[in-house]
Amino acid sequence: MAAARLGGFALVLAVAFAGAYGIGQAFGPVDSIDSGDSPAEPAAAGHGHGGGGESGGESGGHAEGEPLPAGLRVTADGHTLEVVDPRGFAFRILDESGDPVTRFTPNHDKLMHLIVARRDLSGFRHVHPEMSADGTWRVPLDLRDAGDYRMFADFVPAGRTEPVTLGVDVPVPGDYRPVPMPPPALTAEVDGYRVTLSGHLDAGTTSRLTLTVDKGGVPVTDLQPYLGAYGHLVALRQGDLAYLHVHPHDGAAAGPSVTFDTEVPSTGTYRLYLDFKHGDVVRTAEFTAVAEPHEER
Ligand SMILES: [Cu+2]
Repeated sequence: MAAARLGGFALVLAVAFAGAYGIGQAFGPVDSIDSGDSPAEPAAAGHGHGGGGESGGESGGHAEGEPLPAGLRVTADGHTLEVVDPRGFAFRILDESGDPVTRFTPNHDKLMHLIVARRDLSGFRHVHPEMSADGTWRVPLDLRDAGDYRMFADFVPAGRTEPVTLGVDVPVPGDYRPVPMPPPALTAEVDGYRVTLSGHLDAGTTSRLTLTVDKGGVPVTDLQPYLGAYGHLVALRQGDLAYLHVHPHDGAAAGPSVTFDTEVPSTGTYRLYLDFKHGDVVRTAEFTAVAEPHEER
């Protein structure tokens, strides 16, 4: 049953690539995968094969090998994200036996990356929790605005090389005032910095995006490395918050431009979050961008 649903999802993705604006159609199957994951978790059989990651399964639904977008599942690749304390965003990673995982491989200088955004794509945070001996990760996160938040745990299990990203919703109680998604724009302002986006998001293929930072009209040429790179780009898909974490193209300079090779899985609207470090402060510039069918470009 679950395998059939996985195949169905792959089919929907293929349709989306062909140019049907199938974002809404894609959601139903994604939800089905979330609820029907455990009976036929394909990763259980696929572990030994190099951790191909978020593959849509081995049931003939490979859809040209396109992976299932990360972050849509609370259980994937033999791991489960368990919220220990929703008020503190404390969590554990459990293995297939339900035991907490305490051994991880550092990835971009950290053992664990925690990304949090509210379901309306506001309130983005990218932080690095600390693990206690029992495998519980905690980080101070002062989220004052009520709403359902999506939290993503992005990590590399010990003995593997490919990251796993799991996602779960965490409620912050109170009076929820959703923020409309800002319209698409090619510039973003943060703390006196102006970041300009160039390039186009093409669905289902690699898109080269360049982000250029200036301050007071002067190009910034002394960006500081942050977690081993001059910039980190996270993209979340509007509607289901499918997750992409992108790192700069090789040979990146310290500014003013940082180039990313980005592969978004479908057409639709994405919120892009660029973390960059300058003057010893990490800031986030946010953009709304629309991914268009590759065929039409
Ligand atoms: Cu991180």
